[in-house]
Parts: sequence; structure tokens; C-alpha cells
Amino acid sequence: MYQDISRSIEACAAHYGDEAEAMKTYLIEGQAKALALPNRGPLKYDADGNIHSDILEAYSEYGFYIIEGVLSEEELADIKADLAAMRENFPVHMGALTDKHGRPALGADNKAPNLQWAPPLSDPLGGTQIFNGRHQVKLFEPKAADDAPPAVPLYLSGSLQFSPACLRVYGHPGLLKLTEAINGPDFTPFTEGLFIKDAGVGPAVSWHQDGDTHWDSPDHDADIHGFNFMGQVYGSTAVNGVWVIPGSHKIGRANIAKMVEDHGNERLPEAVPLICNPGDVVINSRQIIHGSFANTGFEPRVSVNFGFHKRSSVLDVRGAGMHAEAAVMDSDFIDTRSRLIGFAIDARRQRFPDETPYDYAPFAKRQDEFRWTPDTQATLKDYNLMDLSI
Ligand SMILES: O=C(O)CCC(=O)C(=O)O
Ligand SMILES: [Fe+2]
Repeated sequence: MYQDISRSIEACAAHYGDEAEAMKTYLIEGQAKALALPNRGPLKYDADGNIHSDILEAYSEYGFYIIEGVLSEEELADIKADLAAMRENFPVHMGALTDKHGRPALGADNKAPNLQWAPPLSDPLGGTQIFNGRHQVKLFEPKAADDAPPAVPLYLSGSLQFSPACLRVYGHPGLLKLTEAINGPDFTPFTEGLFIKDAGVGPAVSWHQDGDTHWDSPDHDADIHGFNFMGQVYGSTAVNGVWVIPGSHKIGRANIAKMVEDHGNERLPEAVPLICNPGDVVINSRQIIHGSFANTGFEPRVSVNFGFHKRSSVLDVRGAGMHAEAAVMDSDFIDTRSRLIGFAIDARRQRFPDETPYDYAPFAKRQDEFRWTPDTQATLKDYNLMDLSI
């Protein structure tokens, strides 16, 4: 059972003027197509305790899989408490140094990217050169309410330094086991962040593929740019969620501008929305064509994003400069950045002592170095300067 979003579908369509009926049909048909796909279900394992091949095969075929019920009510409550505390500490407006209590704002003296804002219901990336131009077209920008603020938070980079609950999600043993099955036991970090799409104001993220570096590589394959997990705090719907084109992770770099032009509008017909309940976690190929429309509906979405790479995709590779300044990512660099995995596993072990913690092979003999204590959080400041951007 999923939340009934019929009011949001009406509200969303009403923003689209002459195309209101077309948008409404697109949302309703997309929703039905998404729910008919066989790529959702809880984490399941085979007799040897490995991730069940059904999940791996469906992920490989479609480029995404909705893993149901990964985050418990208890864990979701932790995340919501962190979100509430972070929001209390957000800058009073974009660029402000203090929060509404007069305290230094979250990220105010960080060097690395942290909270990113955009005008309500805008598409800040579409048609720009940001992220090496990967968001090729600008999506329709619905008009926000007159009393909407001039800018709203859209993305929080480096989220693990601000939220211990998000750090603990990052150490989830089942998700790390799935990561191992796809990227090998020596998998590496990528980047982590929160996508914030508040009801009635959340900006759009135009159609794109995430990967940048390895499209023309002789070793190119469907997994070479890694994947993202997207943990859903409030669920995800046709109106507020990410839409994806199933199977498009296998077609190479797509000419999205041409796809939109050939189709005649931005409602790419093969796309389906990621429909999730709170606690579901999507695994999404970074090569799949995906994007989200402005959130003109009544339900908020917050996605707890974190990705992983194959070591061979990043080792001694020059970063693409999209998430952090471009640098050659040698084994020391990767090792330093991987400490987040070590801390996450330990922080999770302390909070959920009944779970069997994940054994991260690169730290097999060193996990003791990564003890999560109340002082650890401050040492993570600006850790995302070393995101493994490809
Ligand atoms: O959450 C969104 O709206 C966009 C997500 C996205 O583009 C990504 O995770 O790569
Ligand atoms: Fe993306």
C-alpha cells in the first residue's frame, strides 16, 4: 500500500497550464507502470547468506531496485530527529552565517560544499554547465506561491558529518552486503548527501545521467560509474520522486536534449517514478537516465543518498571535479576517504547491537581504528572535499 497522492496529482497538473491534462495522465500512467515492474521487495539472501540473485538480476536489467522496509521505524525516527535539529541550524537564508537562534549556521565555516539552495520550484541545473553540463535541458518551472521564500534548501552535501543517523544508515550491513555483491569486497565510497524536496516548493533536478569519466573507456560497462542508494524518509511518489528510464544504464551516454526534442516535451515516455514507502531504499545506477520534477504536491521528500564505486573505477583515476576538486585518487586518498565506512560500521554497531555488523574487507585488520565516540563527529568536518567524483 502506498500513500494516496491524488490531491497532489491534481495540484501538480494545475501548474502546467495547457499541458495540465497531459501531465496528469503522465503521472497516473507512470505510477501504474512503475508498480507493475518486478524490481521491488525486501532484502533477501540465498542459502549461503549472499544477496539473492533475483535482486542482482533485476537491478542489472532495470538499473534500479526498490528495497522495501530497510529502515525501521526506530531508525527513521533517529533520522527525522537529526533532520529537525539540522533544520533548526540551517542558515536563516541562503548565504547567511547564522541560524534563526543566532548560532553559527550549519556548514557556515566549512570549506567543502554543504547546503545548496535554489528558488522554489525552479530547475537550477537544467541547461547549465554545472556538473559538466550533464543536465542538458531545463525543465518547466512552475510558479511558486506568492508567499514562498526566494530560495529553499535542495541538497546537503557531506551529510555524514552533520547527521550521526545518516552515518549509521551508511553502515547498514544488508546494504553493504549488496554493495559488495555489485562492486566487489574492496568497494569504495563515492559521495553522500540529502535531497530535500519540501512540499509545494522543492526544486526540480533535470533529466541526467550521473556518470562522467568512463563513458568512452575500453572497460566501460553498466557498473563502471557505481550506484547510489536513496533512503526514503517520508516515501517517494510520482509527484515528488525521482523518475528513471528502466534499462537506460546500458545504452551509454544519452543525448537527452535530442530525446526531449524528438518527443516534443520533457515528459519522457519510457520513464517511471520511484514509488516508495518510508524506510524503503532505492539502489539506482549512476548511468540510468533520471531526474525529478519540482515538488508541487503536498508530500515532502527527503532522500538519504550515498553511493559506492568499484575500486577499479576510481583507483589512480583523476576525479571529474563534480563533487570535489579534481584530484588523482590514489590508494592513500581512497583509504582516507574510506574511514567514513569504518566509523559508520562502528556507530551502527553501538546503536543497533543486535545486528551483525558488516565486515569491510579493506579494514579487516583495522576496524579497531574506527571507534565512533562523541568526539568523532567533529573530525569529519569537510570530509567531502575528498569525494570520489567520477
Ligand atoms: O533526488 C533527486 O531529486 C535527484 C537525485 C539524483 O539525481 C541523484 O541521486 O543522482
Ligand atoms: Fe543524479
